[in-house]
Amino acid sequence: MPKLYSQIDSGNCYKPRLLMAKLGMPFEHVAISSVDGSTRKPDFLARNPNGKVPLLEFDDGRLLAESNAILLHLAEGTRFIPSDPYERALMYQWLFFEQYSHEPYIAVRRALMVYPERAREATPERLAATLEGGNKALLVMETQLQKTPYFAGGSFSIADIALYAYTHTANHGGFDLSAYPSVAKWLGRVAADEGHVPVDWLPEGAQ
Ligand SMILES: N[C@@H](CCC(=O)N[C@@H](CS)C(=O)NCC(=O)O)C(=O)O
Repeated sequence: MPKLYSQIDSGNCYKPRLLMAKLGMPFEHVAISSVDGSTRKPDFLARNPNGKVPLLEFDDGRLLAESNAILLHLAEGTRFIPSDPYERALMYQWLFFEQYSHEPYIAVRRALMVYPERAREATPERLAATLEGGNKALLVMETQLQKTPYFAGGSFSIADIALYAYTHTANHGGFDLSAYPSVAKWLGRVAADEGHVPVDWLPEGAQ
């Protein structure tokens, strides 16, 4: 059974947990946290020198880091990757957007506001910059979702999983989603998709 090293309250780690739940794929959950320092311990760094979760370890010892790479690998050949080449390219577009234009603002602002350990970094300048960047990302999403129900077009893909992970808790970072009605409706569609589990879901018996 594959092992997923993940932090329970991390959106990046929620992405593979949500996909694996939807796929009915069993996995062992190994709790690792940037807050308690376990991402910086030598045994974890030996597996991922970048010191970040999520990290997937297969039975044969092969390792895979980066949440969106894990999604792409696990979703191969499933309904979560469009078969149409253009729609597949759109899915990649939104996966890259999520990492460069969304997560660094929306996830980071939430972390600055939620974790007491990060409070020192929460300067007025940083809070203002992440608010501006996050609202810009939400507006880009709103514009797309006024045209199509999902990011890659007509059907749900891993781009929706990747963008759902931190958008559904954006209010924790002080973002007002009522200003983005199409995003709010899309959040409802994602949560209604078959096999959905909440962010704190873990396989039975895991902790
Ligand atoms: N681009 C990476 C980002 C992963 C990431 O930033 N993970 C955080 C938790 S959300 C982490 O492990 N931080 C540990 C640290 O920086 O010490 C991905 O998408 O997987």
